[in-house]
Amino acid sequence: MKEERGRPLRIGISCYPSSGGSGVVATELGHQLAARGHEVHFIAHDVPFRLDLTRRGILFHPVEVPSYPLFTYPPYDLALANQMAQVAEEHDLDLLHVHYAIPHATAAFLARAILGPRSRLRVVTTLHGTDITLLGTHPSFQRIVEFSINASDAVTVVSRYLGAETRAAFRIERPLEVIPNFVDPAVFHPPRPRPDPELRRRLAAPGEFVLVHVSNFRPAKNALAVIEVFARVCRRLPARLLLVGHGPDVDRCAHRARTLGVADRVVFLGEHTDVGRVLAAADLFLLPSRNEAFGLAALEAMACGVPVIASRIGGLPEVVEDGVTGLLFDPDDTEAMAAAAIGLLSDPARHRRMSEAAAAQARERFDAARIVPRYEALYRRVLAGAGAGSGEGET
Ligand code: GMT
Repeated sequence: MKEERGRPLRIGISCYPSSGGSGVVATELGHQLAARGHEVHFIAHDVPFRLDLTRRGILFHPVEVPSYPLFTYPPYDLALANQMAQVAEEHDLDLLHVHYAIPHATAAFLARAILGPRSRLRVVTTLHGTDITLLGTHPSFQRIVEFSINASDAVTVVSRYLGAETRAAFRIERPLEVIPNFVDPAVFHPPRPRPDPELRRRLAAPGEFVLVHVSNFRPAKNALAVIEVFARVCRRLPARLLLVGHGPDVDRCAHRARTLGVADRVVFLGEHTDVGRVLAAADLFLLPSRNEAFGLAALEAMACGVPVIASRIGGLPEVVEDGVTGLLFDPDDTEAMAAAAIGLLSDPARHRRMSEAAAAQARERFDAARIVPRYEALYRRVLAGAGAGSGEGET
């Protein structure tokens, strides 16, 4: 891919700083942009989950919301817009790249309005999924989300699926450029040997296969199906399940594991910044989501050489190639997912082929070195007065 290098840019990034995929993508993008010589200013209520503030070119500006007895709902969105305008002015930002439409795209619009018509600040919005598929279409948000998308200078979506969903849900007046999520191969790569024997000794008993699921355990992740698939696998093979992340369904998963008699083989690891370490010990990754615009967790598993058993929904088929880098099923078909897991774990040659294909595709299609220049090219087009759409993959 031809590299477009120009003057270093000053970029503001706003995202949810929690462990969700949109915040992780925004954070990794900031790391990559800083490594490529840009100055990156994160503006959020907390330091994003994986953000490394010791890196050159990364700065953080907290958003503080004062409490006041009159505020039943503290107005974070206003404090964010205020801070965006402040940081943009003080650091002469070229653009704000906001991740997740609500409230970030709206706050960026307000920040630009505060700075006035002479400001050359540009706004790029990246839609991640639930901002469209879940929240965006709620009657309380529909019009402001539509407005904020149309008011951005450029809009990207993480999959073709999300582009189509956005167009179906709103009257979109601008191109939506598909820029898929990416992985840093320095962080997510297959261990040598794979799986890492030392980690494996620590995390599982000798002879056990290791299955992993990573999510925020919201109902959309269908984590109970993970437990059900795992229980079926355990009837045929010695296995252990490592669960990474935290969220509303964790207790129900623990309960289901007890009911199905596999609680002693299910390990809850909680939230982890170093998911790659856990994946280094894995044989299979399970992601039976009911709703997934991309499935960053599946991509991180693939990059570590872990085949993925997932649902054939949303953007997942754009990430996991069915039969090549993983296997896709109906999210309710735990029987078929379990049979596929047992089949794959019992066939080392096929497992190795799939593991190698997963790592190769992650490298070839989703390497940060391939994807990040697409954001840079978009920034430069936007700063030159053009928007999304003259690049690749417009929807
Ligand atoms: O999946 C979640 O609940 C978190 C959510 C988020 O916005 O943080 O993830 C969305 O963005 C990720 C990064 O682009 C995608 O990999 C996820 O597929 C997407 N989640 C959904 O669409 C449900």
